[in-house]
Amino acid sequence: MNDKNYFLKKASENMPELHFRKLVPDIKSFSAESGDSIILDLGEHAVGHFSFSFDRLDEFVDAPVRLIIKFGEDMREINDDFSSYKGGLSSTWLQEEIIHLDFPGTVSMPRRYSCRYIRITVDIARRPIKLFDFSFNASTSADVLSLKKSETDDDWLRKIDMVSTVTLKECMQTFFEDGPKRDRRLWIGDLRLEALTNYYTFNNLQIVRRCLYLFAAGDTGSLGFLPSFIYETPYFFSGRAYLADYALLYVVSVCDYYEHTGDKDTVDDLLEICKTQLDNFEKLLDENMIVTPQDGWFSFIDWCPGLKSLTALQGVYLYTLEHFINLLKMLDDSDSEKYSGLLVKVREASVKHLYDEENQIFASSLDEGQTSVHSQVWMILGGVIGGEEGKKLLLSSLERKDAKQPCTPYMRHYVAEAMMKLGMKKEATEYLKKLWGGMIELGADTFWEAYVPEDPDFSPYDDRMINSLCHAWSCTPSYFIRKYNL
Ligand code: RAM
Repeated sequence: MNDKNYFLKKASENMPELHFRKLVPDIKSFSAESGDSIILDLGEHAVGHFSFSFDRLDEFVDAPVRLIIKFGEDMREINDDFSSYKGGLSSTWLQEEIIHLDFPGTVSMPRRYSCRYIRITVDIARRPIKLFDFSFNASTSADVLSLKKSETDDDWLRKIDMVSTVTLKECMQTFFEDGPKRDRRLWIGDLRLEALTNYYTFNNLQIVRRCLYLFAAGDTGSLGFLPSFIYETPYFFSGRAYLADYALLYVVSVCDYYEHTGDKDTVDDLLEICKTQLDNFEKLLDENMIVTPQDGWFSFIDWCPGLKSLTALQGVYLYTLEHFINLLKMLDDSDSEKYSGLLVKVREASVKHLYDEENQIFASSLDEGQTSVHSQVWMILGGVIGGEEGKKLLLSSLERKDAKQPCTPYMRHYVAEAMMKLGMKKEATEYLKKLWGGMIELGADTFWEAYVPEDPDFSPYDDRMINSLCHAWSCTPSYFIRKYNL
């Protein structure tokens, strides 16, 4: 069996079981004529299938009835006019159907939706009709009964923890999805954060193994990096993007997995791939040991418009090396020395070539002189700077008007992680309350893909309507709250 088939076999052996739950909305039945509409509220965010029954109210139904059924993750989405959508991603992600019903009976809608609210508009009905027996069959592979309550005594953190665990639960299906409404694929950056939070909440190890093996089965790109995303449905397929930071974070995900489980068999299967990711990255360093720019979409880091991300990427490399060396040491693998030597050299090179002594900040020609929170955070996480100096650097970059600021909870996770690394528990707690709590104040039942407090319409795709409002990479407050006993 070749590696790809072996990895796919392991992935299918680790298929998690889905748990189903029937949700019944607040409204039980609805009598309507053309033009009438109702909004059903499931009372919570859910991912699954919707069904209902339909009958005549008085006379025979003598012509098909046309309904428009819209699913919204929040009320804003329900009230959006999808016909005005102008974003870059396909509008077919917007959850709205026009359906024709020929005869009375039960209608089970075949597609899966991600929503809390459902608006049904009776577009055309020649005679009054009745809709009833609304039901939503919700699925997740998270075992909610196994979830322990967080021990925090802070009400606000308790609420944030609850919304985080719901976000994660909704993204846990037969693999970790990045968003159950839009994308429904798995990206490495999301996998890393979902898996991390999962260890402290549902602790479903099968799903983590499945995802690690699925990526291992992927086709590598021209630089030898793993695909940044994969699909599992309707069959396994490798995504055609090869982001260097995501390839590195795959390695970190394997390290996290071992640290949490001690499962040597799985890690043995994946170890060569991890080494290859790091070795391929090393080939991209110049004679000064600094990463060189590459063509195409090469480094992600965040959705911040105009971000120059190579310094941050260099930090991700160092962060990965450090995690990987720890793993190799635990495994008694002699390659740990080779990578340790590299770590020291690349750290030194990063101070020398990327730090602006005069202004005491990481801003260099590598990123065309741009200042960003991202560069500072990843240099801290990469161990290039720390202590009081690191704290000062981080806090001042978060305040600086001319510095690029994070736009996603994904990048903010790493801001909070940097704070924890620097021993800034209090600041990290305030940061979680402000940046994730801010979404709750705006009515979030689950955490969003992108959130910029000063710009509620921010979208990486030029239209807020397509943003995912339940997004995997946003679930990590539970990790912080539970791991650090906040
Ligand atoms: C988007 C999604 C996903 C992320 C990638 C880079 O498509 O938000 O979660 O990992 O971007």
